[in-house]
Amino acid sequence: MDIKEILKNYEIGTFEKVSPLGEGHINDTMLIYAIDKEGGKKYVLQRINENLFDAEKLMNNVTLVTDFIRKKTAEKGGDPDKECLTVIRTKDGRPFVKTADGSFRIYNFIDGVSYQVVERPEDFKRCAEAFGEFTAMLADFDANSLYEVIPKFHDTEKRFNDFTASVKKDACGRAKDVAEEIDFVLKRKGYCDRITSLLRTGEIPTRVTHNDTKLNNVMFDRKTGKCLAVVDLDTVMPGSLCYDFGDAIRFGCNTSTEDDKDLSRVNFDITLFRAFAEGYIGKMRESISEKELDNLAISSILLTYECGMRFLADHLDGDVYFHVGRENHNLDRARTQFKLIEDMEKVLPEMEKIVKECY
Ligand code: ADP
Ligand code: GN1
Ligand code: MG
Repeated sequence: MDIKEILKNYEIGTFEKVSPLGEGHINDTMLIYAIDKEGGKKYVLQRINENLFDAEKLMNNVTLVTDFIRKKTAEKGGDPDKECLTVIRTKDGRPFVKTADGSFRIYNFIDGVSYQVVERPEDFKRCAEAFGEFTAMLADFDANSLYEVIPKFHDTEKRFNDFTASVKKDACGRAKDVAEEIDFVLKRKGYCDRITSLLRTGEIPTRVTHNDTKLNNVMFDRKTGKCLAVVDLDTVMPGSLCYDFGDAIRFGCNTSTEDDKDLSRVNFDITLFRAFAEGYIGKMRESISEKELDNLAISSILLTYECGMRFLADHLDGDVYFHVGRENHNLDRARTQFKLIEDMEKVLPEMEKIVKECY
């Protein structure tokens, strides 16, 4: 990849060095150092994953959303350069560049840290507040201006159909070795329409949501511990806040990492569930409906189920969607999700009680 060739399109000074950044599963993310008249500066360079995304449509969405959030942040007296993901435009004002190596975009560098596992419950509460505030900020954003960049992203019924198609196709002959895991998914088909049916009937509202609310998609200030910014805005689209809540719980209430091979370390931490519910409901109290509240706890199981079946489907497909770093990586990820589901199924009434208490 010729980074100098990419950077020629930008007014960000002279390229110094590059290193990999973060643990995202989708795009190729790099930290770039460039030197201009004022000195050295950091930027984030990403190669857009064009297996999933139409770069043009994606960047239409991302620029609309980031510009909107910047404006709102400034109105509230915040500092958009530090607190908002911002698309750096090329010399001729474009949001990305296309080269022989792919499509690339540059973001401002948010000078903070992101976590793969919750270290302190208060961090997770702050993460919840950040995602809650993010959705609240987008309440008057025009959803019609956004492309549905990945159609039916959290439509669990569609995800289930995709999953069974992968099982049937068995592209790599792996199905025979994961019969138990496949069975785990098939037995729980009943979860699939929990939120989709409520959205269809209008019993819960469609909102502009983040849709990828992993803890590592929030940057924290190293010194104060406060949340600086929500990042990874590729999937901001119409959705349900139940998706955002459930997906955050899926990732953050795990006592270990998403891909731990040792399942004895993978447990659902209900204390962290309370911390997140407090933070999220605290920020959404004004606008959250009763029906949404009633479905927050079950959404945690639903989103873990959805993600687990996506990992398992990708394992069967030959690891074509999520970045993998080792053999059976997606299978290991699927197994952690299934362990968390078993844990949550045991304490669902308690989770529902916590939601009520937090409200
Ligand atoms: P992916 O879609 O592959 O998950 P992300 O956009 O989430 O890619 O980026 C991967 C990781 O890089 C994030 O989890 C975060 O830690 C880090 N990161 C992303 N954007 C920025 C940014 N603008 N400033 C600092 N770190 C960032
Ligand atoms: C991907 O991009 P990243 O790593 O933040 C995925 C999410 C999954 C998650 C599982 C666009 O998130 O949907 O929940 O992996 N993003 C996309 O860790 O598919
Ligand atoms: Mg990410």
